[in-house]
Amino acid sequence: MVSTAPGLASRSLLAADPHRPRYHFLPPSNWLNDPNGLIQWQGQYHLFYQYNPFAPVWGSIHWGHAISDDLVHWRDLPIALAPTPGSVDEFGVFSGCAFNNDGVATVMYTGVGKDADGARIELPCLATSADDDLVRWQKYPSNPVIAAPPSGLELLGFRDHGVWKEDGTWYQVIGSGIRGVGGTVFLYRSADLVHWEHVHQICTGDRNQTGDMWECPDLFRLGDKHVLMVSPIPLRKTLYFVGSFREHRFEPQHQGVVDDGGYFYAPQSFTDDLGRRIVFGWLWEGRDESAQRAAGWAGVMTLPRVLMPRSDAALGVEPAPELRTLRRRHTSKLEEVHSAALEIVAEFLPSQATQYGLKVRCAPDGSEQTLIAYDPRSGWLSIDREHSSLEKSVQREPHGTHVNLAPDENLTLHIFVDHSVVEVYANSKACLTTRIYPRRADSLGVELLTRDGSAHFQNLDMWEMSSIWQPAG
Ligand code: DQQ
Repeated sequence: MVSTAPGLASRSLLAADPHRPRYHFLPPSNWLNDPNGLIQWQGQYHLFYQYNPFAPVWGSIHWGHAISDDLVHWRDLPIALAPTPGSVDEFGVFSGCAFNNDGVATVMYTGVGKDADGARIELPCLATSADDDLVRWQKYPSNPVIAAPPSGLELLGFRDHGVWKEDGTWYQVIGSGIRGVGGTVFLYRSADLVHWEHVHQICTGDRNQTGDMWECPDLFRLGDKHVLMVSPIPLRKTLYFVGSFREHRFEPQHQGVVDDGGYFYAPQSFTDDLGRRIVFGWLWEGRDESAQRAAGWAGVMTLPRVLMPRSDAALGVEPAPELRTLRRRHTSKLEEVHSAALEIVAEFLPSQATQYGLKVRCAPDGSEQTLIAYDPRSGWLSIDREHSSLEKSVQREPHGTHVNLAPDENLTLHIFVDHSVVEVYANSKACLTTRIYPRRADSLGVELLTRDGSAHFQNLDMWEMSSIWQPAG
């Protein structure tokens, strides 16, 4: 199937929007949510994504598709999967994964239908592509490949897939929740990808701690541990568990939040040809639906991030080094910066100040500014958006996370400012991503932030960043 939609023609039409990111992936127009089907195929990176081609709000979910040689610059391809009227996915092609079945590119996605009462039916479906660039996809004619969720449990959803092969057997995890109990992940196995046997639940949470239903489970090996990422309803954030995976049961040993900035959800990771575990997540908007409709677009991918094991069992994260190819004009002088598309690497010496950090997207008179502040006594890193925008209707609540440093450890803030997106990495230990919508065209400055004391840079490097689209858009 090759499907085009009205949205795919219009990337250049929105290029002048001051809030539209220039080096974060987003569709030509309209709505994006979860990354799907991430895979490196014949050397090229493929990013599929939950896409509504008809409006900048969630609905009519298709799989959009883009391709990249370098993980950074993307080219739009036609919509990969669309709902088929009268079929098991007529109400949506929900999230799923891509994998290599003996040389055949294959995806497992959630086909969404409705029962006689209008309730959603979510079932696993397969599709394959024989194209080198994975443009055309054929849905398996006998979809779904699992006829119904496990019986005897009152389930809250049965969707989103992770598939792998182990000792000649296929396995897949599916996200769910048991009413009154908590989020859970079902494990199935199969000899042929078409006939599946329910094995058990690899892990079940306590609804009071980790939510009612786990969307987008992603289970993978990292170093000598396994990591399980889940996006629990109703928490509106993504949790990770680092633990052991033995006899196909996951035992969590350490828990954290993948990105506590308030906008990150439904990530998916994959292993690329270099053996790196790379993750993308969905960033939603921080403004209301009428503003999204007026803009004509909503939803952005994070930058590609590389996940790393850490000795303290937390999940290490760094921006992919390929992003350096976007660096343009460099400076180390704060007063020389006037840009809405920046990369900043600021290494601070330990300080006695009660807070230190940087302010970004600053207006010359300070009427707009976004504060990225570290409190060395509590170890709290926060993003304060109280004055990010003179526009009153946008979200402005603060977000933060703990970044505990040794007494003599420098703080390195690696910050990516891209119009309405601010991604902050701290010492490869934590990540906070937020959305801001400055109204003034001259809110382009960067300033040092200190409270009750002074702060000193060990290093400060800033680059203007180029667009990932050719021509710029
Ligand atoms: N988004 C998809 C679902 C998934 C949710 C629907 C998470 O498959 O559970 O667009 O954002």
